[in-house]
Amino acid sequence: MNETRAPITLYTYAMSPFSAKVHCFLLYKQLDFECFYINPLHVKRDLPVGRQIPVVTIGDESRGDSTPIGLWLDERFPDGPRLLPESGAERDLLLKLDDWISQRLIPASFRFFPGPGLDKYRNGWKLGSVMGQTAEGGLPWLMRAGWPALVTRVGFVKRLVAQADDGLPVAESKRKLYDTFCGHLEGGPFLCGRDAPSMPDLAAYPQFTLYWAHGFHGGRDILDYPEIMGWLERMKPYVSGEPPLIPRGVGKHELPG
Ligand SMILES: N[C@@H](CCC(=O)N[C@@H](CS)C(=O)NCC(=O)O)C(=O)O
Repeated sequence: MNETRAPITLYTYAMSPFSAKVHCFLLYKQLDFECFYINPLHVKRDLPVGRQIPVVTIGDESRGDSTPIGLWLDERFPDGPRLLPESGAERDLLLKLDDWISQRLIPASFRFFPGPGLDKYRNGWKLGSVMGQTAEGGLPWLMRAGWPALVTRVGFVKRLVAQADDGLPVAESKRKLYDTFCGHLEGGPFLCGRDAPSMPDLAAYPQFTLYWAHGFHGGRDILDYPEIMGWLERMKPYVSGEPPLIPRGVGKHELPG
């Protein structure tokens, strides 16, 4: 079978930071693909492997787990833009930064959004609404209405929030994390001071933009970080293909940049 012709499907949730990371990998690599928005009520029925999204299917082969999916995409499609150099110290460095994003930045987004207090409801209902609008077959209204309470009871969400809890209040924790992120830019146009994006840039991009685009309370805090705003603007052309990261008709604001 011709590798480049094999159909590619990303199994995703519209608001999943891990899936959005893989969505950005696929856009950056300029691969033709489609999104299947999994219904959380039918994960077992519709997901080709495992119980977690993202999953990518190429032809009749399926893989889960965002970073291994990225490595697989570079292996299967080595001729287009690469997520990582083939070997060497820079590859190791970029993989380490991707790991920081998966272990620190992404879990933190589960703590920052919906967030505490009133935000739990304001943002929680937005989450339920995006999920209800995109998930295959939709969600019962009671589930959408109860989303703020439901989401905090889900096992993997609880685990990620606990992983992100550094003992600081949310605003302070966010400031510290975003400062660390700016440090990883090392003054360069892209992460690690590089001239072109790589896996960690694509992994990090949706962690700032998803919440902005859907109008979450707190999603515009990045306006206080000109370095992050400048980097988002430089990233935008690399992740602006089809299907869009923010499904049409669902987002509230244009992506920054
Ligand atoms: N290590 C995985 C984590 C993926 C993950 O946590 N996915 C969440 C959605 S954002 C999920 O499907 N959780 C369901 C579960 O753990 O049962 C990756 O990098 O892709």
